[in-house]
Amino acid sequence: EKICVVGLGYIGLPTSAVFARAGYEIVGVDVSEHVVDKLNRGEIHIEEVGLPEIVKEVVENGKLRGSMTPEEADVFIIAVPTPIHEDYTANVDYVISATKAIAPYLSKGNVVIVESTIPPRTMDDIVAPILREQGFDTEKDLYLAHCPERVLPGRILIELIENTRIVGGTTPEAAKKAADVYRAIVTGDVIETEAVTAEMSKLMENTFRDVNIALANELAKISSRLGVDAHQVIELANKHPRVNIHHPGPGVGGHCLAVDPYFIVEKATEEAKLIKLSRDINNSMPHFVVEQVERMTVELKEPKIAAFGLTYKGNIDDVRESPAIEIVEMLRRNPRFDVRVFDPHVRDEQVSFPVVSFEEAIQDANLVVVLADHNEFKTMKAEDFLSGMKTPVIFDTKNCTNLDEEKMTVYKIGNLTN
Ligand code: SAJ
Repeated sequence: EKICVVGLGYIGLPTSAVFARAGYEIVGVDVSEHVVDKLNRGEIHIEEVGLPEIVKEVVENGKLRGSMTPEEADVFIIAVPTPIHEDYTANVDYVISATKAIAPYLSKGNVVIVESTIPPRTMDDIVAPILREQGFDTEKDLYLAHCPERVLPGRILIELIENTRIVGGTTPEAAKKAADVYRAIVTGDVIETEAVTAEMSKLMENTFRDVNIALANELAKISSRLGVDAHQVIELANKHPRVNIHHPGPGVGGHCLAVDPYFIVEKATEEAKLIKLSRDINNSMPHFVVEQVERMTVELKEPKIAAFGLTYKGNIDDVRESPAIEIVEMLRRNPRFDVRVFDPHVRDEQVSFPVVSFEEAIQDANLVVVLADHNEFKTMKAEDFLSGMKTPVIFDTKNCTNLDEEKMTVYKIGNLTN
């Protein structure tokens, strides 16, 4: 069987690699020449645990190759981004252009799967009509399904195989055909349902997490008002068998949690009140962090600040919608601050300011602000900072460091008093 995967990003590339490893012939399509060339050399343009090795292997054995144009195949998988417009409505342009791009290569009996996250009803109201315009009877000629990706960056290769998959068909036959595609590589359950139910389930998973993080972030703010340690409160409350308060932090980033809930708000604005408010609370966190930094340094004339971590979470290289970037930019805009940035996972060209070494970042610094929970930060010792910093003070917004608090002042996001 041959599969044509459109979009070679964080989802399309690992998906291609996993199917190729299982013996399928895969052509991976991307609009970026750089991405395609790199792939054809057996290399990848993103960071994901275990992926470089697999891609190298399947490109070398000829099972996976990159191309800038789609080709005829048995199965088509669309895994392109769905960004958000400035007015917080979904931008499904890439899904539309990918659907149009594969149309000339489709033939009767093909399975067409959209993995991209999409607003409810997109399969029925947008994707199917495009293919009908191209002369296909989408109920009979093609098997059209939405199979949302649900993998966690950093664990993609494990979760691609082990997670339960939801396959929403535009007809029951489409659901079955598409589900069979995944059954070949997935060890978890593969559940068949309707397209709109799959669309909505995916959005609610990320919304569930976003709303819960908002609750934790609100607790962090309440705690600093009341002089309580939010982390202790969470630890104790979570001893209850049915309570699971999430972790407060500098905000919610990434291309999923910070975006997907808006796809629901867009379609049901009147009703989606809690969902919208949670987005607002999480979006307010960068500002809250900057305010705390100002408070901590109020007595210094020109505080030197070292920001640690730019990615939207730990141990990845993804800076999309990262609250850390927003915080660094806000700090840099304040003329009082001298800001240096360190992130062992981020290269200079990914951001609009310089990323320096650990030593350079902490040299004469008054404050280190930790904004991502990279493993490298979890193992740092107070001694690493003592000789370089002017005043050994750290503000750990991710509650991830394990520093000796006798040697260094350690502030956390939920234990600062006003
Ligand atoms: N975060 C917190 N506190 C927490 C947990 C997370 O502040 O207690 C923050 C993280 O730092 C990060 C953001 O939330 O900025 C999102 O991180 P995440 O690890 O929750 O999720 P993502 O965005 O990397 O991946 C999510 C996953 N969804 C769920 O766990 C429900 C993943 O399974 C999805 O496949 C992915 O979205 C997606 O592509 O939709």
